Amino acid sequence: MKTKITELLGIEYPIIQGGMAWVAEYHLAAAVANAGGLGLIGAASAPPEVVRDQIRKAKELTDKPFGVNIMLLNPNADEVAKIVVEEGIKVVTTGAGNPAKYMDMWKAAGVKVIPVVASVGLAKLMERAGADAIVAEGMESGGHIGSTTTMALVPQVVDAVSIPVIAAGGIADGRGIAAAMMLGAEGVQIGTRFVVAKESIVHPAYKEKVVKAKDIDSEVTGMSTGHPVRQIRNKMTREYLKLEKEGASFEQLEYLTLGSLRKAVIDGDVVNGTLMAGQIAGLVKKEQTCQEMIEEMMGQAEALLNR
Ligand code: TUI
Repeated sequence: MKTKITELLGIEYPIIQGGMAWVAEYHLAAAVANAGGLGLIGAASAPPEVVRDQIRKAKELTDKPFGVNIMLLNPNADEVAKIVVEEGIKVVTTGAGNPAKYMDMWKAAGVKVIPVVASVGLAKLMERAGADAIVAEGMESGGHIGSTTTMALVPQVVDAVSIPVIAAGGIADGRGIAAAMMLGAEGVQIGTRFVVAKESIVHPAYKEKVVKAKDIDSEVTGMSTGHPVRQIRNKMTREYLKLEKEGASFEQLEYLTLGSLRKAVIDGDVVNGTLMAGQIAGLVKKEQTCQEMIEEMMGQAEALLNR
């Protein structure tokens, strides 16, 4: 399937993998790249030299293009922004903030910049700042979210900018991809389904929680701190929401979640860990290779779009 996004990025299918903290490491990024999508290494809060190492390891596993997602709340974001240039990365996506201050450096190095946004306002700002495309991410997504749904956000962003738009949030099969295209998107970003990919290093207990999740099993914590995060309900979310209701301080809440994503992804602690996943987890039923997932989704999408 050729779209403005496959052309821009030199990939076979208009699917980009979410830059998920801890989850999007080099095995997953390389597997998605090898399957014809855009794989991403999620720099998240990793130390800069770990990100460099991840990039080098991904290069050993694939000759296809892959990118790096930079989480802008990371205090090391400045350093990571430079490392992607030094390592010759050609695509960067960003999350949880405004990447304008890195734009000149990235554009000068020929990096394609694709900010992830949750609002029309930031999408317009990013286009003016020189972004090559935009990911419009709805509140169905896992992780840090805005407040507008994908269905409402995508067409409004499409109308507001001239650069290609990639839809994200609530997409995990060919129906979602076809629907996103109907809203005017030129591609999709998929996170939750790739959490359970065979090549994903996520602990089997976390994968099982995603596979078993139903439509109503996610919860949004952190509304009171200004950093809402969607994750699967467990003891951690119950405690967090109780504390929030009682008016707990930012520090108390931060303390509760310190290292909690690592606990879930690496240790498989599904009780106290943060199980980030989108509302579409209810649709994700089995572990497959990235190639199986991508071929299945594209087959479904093409059949729907051509009928
Ligand atoms: O960034 C994401 N998803 C994420 S980041 C992340 S790590 C994290 N963990 C706990 C708390 C906070 C972050 C886990 N998942 N998606 C892209 C995204 N960006 N969603 C929403 C936004 C966003 C929100 C506000 C972008 C910009 C913004 O404000 C713009 C500004 O000017 O600061």
